[in-house]
Formats: sequence, C-alpha cells, structure tokens
Amino acid sequence: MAIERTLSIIKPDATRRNLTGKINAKFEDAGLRIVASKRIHLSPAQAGKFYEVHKDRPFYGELVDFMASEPVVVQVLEGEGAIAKNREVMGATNPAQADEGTIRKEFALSVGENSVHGSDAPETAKEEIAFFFSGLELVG
Ligand code: YYY
Ligand code: MG
Repeated sequence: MAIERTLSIIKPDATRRNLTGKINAKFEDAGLRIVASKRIHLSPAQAGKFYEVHKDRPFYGELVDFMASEPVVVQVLEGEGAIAKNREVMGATNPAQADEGTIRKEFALSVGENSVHGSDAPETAKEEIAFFFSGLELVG
C-alpha cells in the first residue's frame, strides 16, 4: 500500500478535556506520523464551509455550531494507507458502535461530540488538507 496523507481534526469536545496528547499517542502508536499540526478556532463560516457536504442533513446546524464553539487541532497524518488506517483508529461515527481501543470508543461523548474528524477518501483528503494547510507547512 502507498504512503498517503490524511486530514485529521481533534474536535472541541476533546481539546476542552485536554485529550490532544492521548489522541496523538493513538495516531503515533498506529504508525501515523503527524507532519503538520496547528491549533485554531474556526469561525462558523469556516466550519460551515468545511462541512458543506452535509449542508442538507438535519444535524448540520448543530455540527457547525459545535465545531466553531472552541478551539480545534487540525493535523496532517502520513503513513502506509493513512486514510483507512486513521478511520480505523478513530472508530465508528457513533461511539456506541465503535470498537474497543478506538479513539471514539474511549473518548467520544456522543455521535455529535465525537472527538475526531478524519478524511474518508483520497480525493477528500487532498481537498481537506488544502483547506487548512499550504505546502510549506507540511513537514514530512
Ligand atoms: O466521517 P464521520 O465523522 O465518521 O461521519 P460523517 O457521517 O461524515 O458525519 C460528520 C459528522 O457529523 C460526524 O462526525 C458527527 C456529525 N453527525 C451527527 O451529529 N449526527 C449524525 N447522525 C451523523 C453525523
Ligand atoms: Mg465524514
């Protein structure tokens, strides 16, 4: 499998509870390298744009408010099959359905406040990385 890059976000419920280090340990233990990282506070407009794909879903308004409520840590993770590997480490969207040992099983509060975002495919990974980072900020 090829070396890939994927976009990860540590969400407000996790930054608020000081879980950034514990979550990053899960990524690193899985062989994912953090090649870019920054703590930012999204505006509602920025959060809305990032999650535009979900704009017609009933949870969109709440999702945008939540993502803009407190700081997040946006990161680029790199490794063998990084996109799928990150999704595995994250666990299912709904923590009640997430496997043991996954980030969401261990830390998520609810389906909405579920601690992490991860790109779901190569094309979205490329777009999402470009949404937050310039090429100069990616330090492999
Ligand atoms: O990629 P992933 O984060 O696992 O789930 P998506 O289906 O892309 O949904 C994005 C985001 O929306 C999810 O992480 C929480 C929120 N959400 C929700 O609040 N309620 C749902 N029923 C589904 C998703
Ligand atoms: Mg998704």
